[in-house]
Amino acid sequence: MNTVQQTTYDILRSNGMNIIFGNPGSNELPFLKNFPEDFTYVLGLQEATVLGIADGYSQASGKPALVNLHSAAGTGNAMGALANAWNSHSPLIVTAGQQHRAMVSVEPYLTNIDATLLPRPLVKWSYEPSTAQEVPYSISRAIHTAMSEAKGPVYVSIPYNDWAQEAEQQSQSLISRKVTSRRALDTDSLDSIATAISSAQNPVMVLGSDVDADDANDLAVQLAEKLKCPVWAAPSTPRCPFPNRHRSFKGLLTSGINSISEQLQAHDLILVIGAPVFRYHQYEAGEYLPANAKLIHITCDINEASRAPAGDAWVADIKPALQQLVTAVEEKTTALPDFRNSPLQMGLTSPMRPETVFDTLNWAAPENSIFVNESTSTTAAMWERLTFAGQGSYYYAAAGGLGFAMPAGVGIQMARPDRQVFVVIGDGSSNYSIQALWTAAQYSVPVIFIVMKNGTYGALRWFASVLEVGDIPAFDVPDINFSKLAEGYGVQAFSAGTPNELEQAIASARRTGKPALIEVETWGALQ
Ligand code: TPP
Repeated sequence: MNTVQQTTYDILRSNGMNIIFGNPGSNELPFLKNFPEDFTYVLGLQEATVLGIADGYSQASGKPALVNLHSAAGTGNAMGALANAWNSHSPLIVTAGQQHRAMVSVEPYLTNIDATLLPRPLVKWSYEPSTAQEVPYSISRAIHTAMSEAKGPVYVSIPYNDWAQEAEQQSQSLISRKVTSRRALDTDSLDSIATAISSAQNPVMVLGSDVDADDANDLAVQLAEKLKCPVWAAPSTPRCPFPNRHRSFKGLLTSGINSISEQLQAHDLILVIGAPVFRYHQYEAGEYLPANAKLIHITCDINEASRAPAGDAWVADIKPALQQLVTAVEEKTTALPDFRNSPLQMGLTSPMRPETVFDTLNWAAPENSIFVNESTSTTAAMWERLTFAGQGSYYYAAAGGLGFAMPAGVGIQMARPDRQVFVVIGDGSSNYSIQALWTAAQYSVPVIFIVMKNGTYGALRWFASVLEVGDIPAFDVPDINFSKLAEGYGVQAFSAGTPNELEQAIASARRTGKPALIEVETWGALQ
């Protein structure tokens, strides 16, 4: 007879989840006893880092990822990262060890009190099995819940004495269980959307991260080429849904109500696919949509559909819906205009402008590189200057929670050893999950971190001007030596002050095949 622990590992194995991302404590040790040889444990030194690595891995591999945290304190440390995972629809199965069942009600040390409430509202499902025999059922349910659209994190709290118990014989059937959920548009919906598109004079597409997550960027290109229309990336999109050098690509939409309406002013039909309507940031009074514009929203997430302030929404999975639309819409007979804007030419300054750093990086990076962004004030410049070519080329913190990029970069590089990952990160943001450097070094993950050192929280300075709050006492972050921090965690360090030095540093880092951090002093970006 198998134990609860053996059965759970069998379920994980059959779902392709042979990596456990964790930081253990006493409650979690029995789960790790006799750790199976075909599994890998990826240790992160703080739980925000653990969850961020798993998030990057899951997004880049398209697979569910198991996260093992230490009781309430470990879950608490991971909550900021969980906010990002929730917003990027990352299928993370987050588990936390609970105290021994015989003692939970008297609340001993390390009890996870009201465990199921703790991660809410950032999980799709949260559960603590009522018996040990229920553990395999709840892990199986957790995986299938996380992986059904809209995907997202789930949470299971497991008392530590459950693992050695005998599993129920019937629970063995969970190992081969499959749940399939694929939702296309029904015929009436498809007809009415295709008719609205065909009768529009001047449509525009706004695409979001779920296009990339559903492996549908090529279909988005086919649709844009049939409609001969411009394409925007949705405000603050955490993934790139469309090749940003394609002639249809206009850029990254801004994030204020009024500004978005102004940017979309010329259009009578706004087709939003795989994004919320919209992810606003600064409050700007105004109309949600331009006058006389109709909005059609296709999303895999019922919450995104129901909370949108305007337009009509259809809930369907992005890839099948795009496939249907590409087949259903008529091709416009006009030539495809070139909607691209050319970035400004930059003169060489010292320190370098962020724009110059990006131009150099774009030149020095291999063609199919992956960029993870947490250089907050330079996001617009990055979208203008770096090339995001194929599927899965760009990642960003979906909830705006800093501490995403360093660990996510490690997880993404683990999932995609065939592509070079660059984490481009501000000197402020670099401090939120810096322990990810240690995991990169210990597990030989050759990600390259480029720290944009402007000595300040640049994005907050910009926001302070938007909110008209003047100077505040918490803007600057001087005197941090990132090269020494990197070396302290076992990562080779470089610094670069010119395009040539940056190019050399990237080449040297890549030759070693090891992780590297390149510290680059910069000016603020042009706003
Ligand atoms: N804490 C978390 C967890 N997330 C946040 N978004 C913030 C604080 C607020 N915040 C947003 S941008 C920012 C801060 C503190 C500054 C980041 O500065 P830096 O990484 O140096 O990049 P820069 O803006 O200078 O490009």
